[in-house]
Amino acid sequence: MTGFRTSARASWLGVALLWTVAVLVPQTALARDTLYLFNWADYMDPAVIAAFEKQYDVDVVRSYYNSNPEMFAKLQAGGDGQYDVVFPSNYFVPRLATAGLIQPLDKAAIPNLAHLKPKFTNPAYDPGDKYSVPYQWGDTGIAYNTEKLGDLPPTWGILFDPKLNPDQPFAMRDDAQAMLGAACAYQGAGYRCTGRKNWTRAAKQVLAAKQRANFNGFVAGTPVLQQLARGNVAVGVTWNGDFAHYRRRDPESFKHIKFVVPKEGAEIWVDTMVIPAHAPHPKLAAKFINFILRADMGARVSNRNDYATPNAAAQPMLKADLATPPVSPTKTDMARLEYTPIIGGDDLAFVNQLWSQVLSR
Ligand code: N2P
Repeated sequence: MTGFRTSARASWLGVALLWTVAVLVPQTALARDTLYLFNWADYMDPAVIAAFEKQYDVDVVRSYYNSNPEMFAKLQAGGDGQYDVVFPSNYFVPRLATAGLIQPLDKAAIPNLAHLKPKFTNPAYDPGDKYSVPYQWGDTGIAYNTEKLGDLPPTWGILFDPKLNPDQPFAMRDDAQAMLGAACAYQGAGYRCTGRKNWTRAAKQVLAAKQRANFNGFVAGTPVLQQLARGNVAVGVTWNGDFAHYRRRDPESFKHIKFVVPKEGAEIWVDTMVIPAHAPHPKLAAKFINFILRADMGARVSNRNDYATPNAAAQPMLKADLATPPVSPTKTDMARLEYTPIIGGDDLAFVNQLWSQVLSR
């Protein structure tokens, strides 16, 4: 009798427990956690994502952008509550912080920060490494078709001088400050030019180029490489690592495409990892950032992307060609490279205003 009662009670308990689990515990608590990444197109090794999913028993969902302004607009339009990790370039980190779109990092949760090369820590764009962790670094130059244009000197004139390119379709970059910087450099004021006079003069240069019959649009550095490969454009502004990557994957289409760092001065950049202000999973985001900073994962990312790494621990595992140009710039090119200046407030509003005028004319 006692036995029957005990087992009857046990089975009632079991039913009650099942009911509790099914009804009271919300569905989401049973589902696997999901990390939402918002990254540049073509900028991650899928094997790294798979390894993270396996190690933390989570899913990773990825969305993509092609330029900093596009990423910023998405975060401003509610993306700061949708994504867990985003990859802005150096000069966009203070813009995101000022706009309240990113949150300070919990550094105790990211011990692998110790793997970074000292020269990539405490940068001017993020004093005290408050918001961002460096991911990859590279430079911006011009890729052009030597079969269609001949061998040209490394100058922004490939874009701006109609004598160097009278009739071949060309594209400019879709980033206001970076493109004005290029025009400023061409005009002799350097890539790091600031000030309304310089910017206004630069905007006129970009506008004059835009109004040429062979201008083919403002296109970001990754998609423009596809256009170059297909022959839709003969000139575009792009990034050293993406160029190396596309050429490695399709040497035939890139046989006559050359990448140059303009002699008048060009951009060096650091892309970073940040956590949006209202990220759904900030703790998992910190785990992800820490995972990317592992020596082996850092090396995998660079070996797949064909970009240099800020991660000192990853260095010994890098493939050899990352140490050669264009991924590691020559000394001459390095001396030409400068970071995009940090601007905000009225200056930033002025640049954006100039840019919309260029776009609308
Ligand atoms: C991604 C390249 C991003 C580099 N394919 C631009 N900072």
